[in-house]
Amino acid sequence: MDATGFRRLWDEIDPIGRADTGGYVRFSWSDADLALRAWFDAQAAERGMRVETDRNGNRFAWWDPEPEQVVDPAAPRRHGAVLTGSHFDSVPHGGAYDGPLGIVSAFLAVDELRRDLRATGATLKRPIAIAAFTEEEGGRFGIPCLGSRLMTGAVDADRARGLTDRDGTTLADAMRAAGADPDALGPDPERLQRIGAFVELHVEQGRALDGEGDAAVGVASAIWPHGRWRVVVTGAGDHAGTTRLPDRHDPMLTFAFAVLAARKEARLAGGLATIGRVEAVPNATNAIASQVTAWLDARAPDEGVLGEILSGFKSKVHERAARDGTHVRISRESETPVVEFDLELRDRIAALLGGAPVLPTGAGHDAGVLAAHVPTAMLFVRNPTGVSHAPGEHASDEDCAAGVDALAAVLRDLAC
Ligand code: HGY
Ligand code: MN
Ligand code: MN
Ligand code: MN
Repeated sequence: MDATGFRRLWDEIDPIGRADTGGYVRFSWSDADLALRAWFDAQAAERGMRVETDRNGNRFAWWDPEPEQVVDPAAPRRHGAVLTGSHFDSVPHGGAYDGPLGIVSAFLAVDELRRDLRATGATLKRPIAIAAFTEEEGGRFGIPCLGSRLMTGAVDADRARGLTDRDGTTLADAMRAAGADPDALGPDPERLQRIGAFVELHVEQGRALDGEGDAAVGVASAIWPHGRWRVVVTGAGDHAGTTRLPDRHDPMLTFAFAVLAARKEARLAGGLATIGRVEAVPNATNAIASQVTAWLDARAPDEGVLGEILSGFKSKVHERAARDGTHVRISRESETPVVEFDLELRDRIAALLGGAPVLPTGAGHDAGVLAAHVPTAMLFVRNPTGVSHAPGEHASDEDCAAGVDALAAVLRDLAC
C-alpha cells in the first residue's frame, strides 16, 4: 500500500462530521453517522461484499469464500469468520483517526489481499468481515462500546433503550429517527458464533511506538482496567449576590475539590483519573448552583491500583461534602476489567510483522469486549504526538499505509 492510495480513500470520509474546531462530532445515529454508514455500504458494494446491520446497529461487510472453499460451517470456531474493523463514532470534537482508521484500513486491506490472491492463486478459506461497531465512545449515550456490549449481552437492552443524550433524546428515539428498530436490541449469540477471530486496527493513543525504533505498527498486549463513575453533588441553589458565604451549601466547591482529589488519588496510587465533563444546574452566572453532575474516568495498570484510586476518591469527596454541607452520590456507569489479549494470536501476529513491539494500552476498545468471546488482537498505528480524543490526533499517511499492509498480512495469515 502506498501513502497516496491510503490518502485517496481517507479523504472520502475526512470531511464527514468535521466541526469548525477541526475536531469531529460523529455521534451514533446522527447525520454524520448515517453518512458514514452510507459510505461503508458503498465501499462494500464496490467490493461485492454483503452488508448486514445487526439488531444493535452494528454494520458488517462480508467477503465470503467461493462456495467450493467454504469449510464445514459446523467446524470448530477456528473456521469462523476473521472479523476486522472498528467504529465510526467520536468523542465530541475528537480526532479523525480514533475508530475510522480501523474501518478504512480494513477495506484497503481487503483490496490488497484480493490482489495478492489473484497474483498467487491462493484462495480464501474463511469469511472475512469488516465491522463498524456503533457507539464505541459512549460520546452520545454515555456507555462505551455499547454496540459490542449489546451484541455480547454485556449491557441490558432495556437499560440501553432508555439511555439519553445531552438533549434528552433516548437511544430508542434516535434509532427510530434513523429508521432502526430499538425493540430488536439485545444479545446476538448466533452472530458471535460466526466469528472465529477479531483483529482491530486502531490509531495508537499515547506515544509508546514513537520511541520504538522504526516500528510504524505495534501489537496490543492488554487493555488497562478502567471505568466511568457519575458524581452528583447536591447543594442549595441561591442568589450569588445576597447569600452570605457561611450560609452557602455550594456544590461547585465540592465539585472543584473532587477534580483535585481525582488527580491526587491517581498520582498517589499510580494510575490515571480525569474529570472532563461537568453539568451545573441552573448554570447561571448570578446563582449558586443547586446541583453539579460530573463524570470521573479512572484507569490503572491493574485492578488493585484502580480500586485504590476509587476508594480514596470516594472517601475524600464524601468528607469534603460533609464540610460543604452538600450531598454527593457516586455511582458506577461502566467498568471494564483488565483485558489480556489472546497470547497465541498476539505472538503469531507480532512474529508475522517481523517482531512488532507489543504494548498495553489505557484506551478501551470493542476488541476489549469481544476478547472475552473470541480470540482477539489489536494493531496500533504509530501516533507521533500521542494526542487522541482531541483535534490534534494524527498519524502519517506512510504509517497508515504500513498499517494497511500489516492488516492485509494478518488477514491473509488467518483466513487463507
Ligand atoms: O475511551 C476510550 O478509552 C476509548 O478511546 N473509547
Ligand atoms: Mn477507538
Ligand atoms: Mn476513543
Ligand atoms: Mn434578580
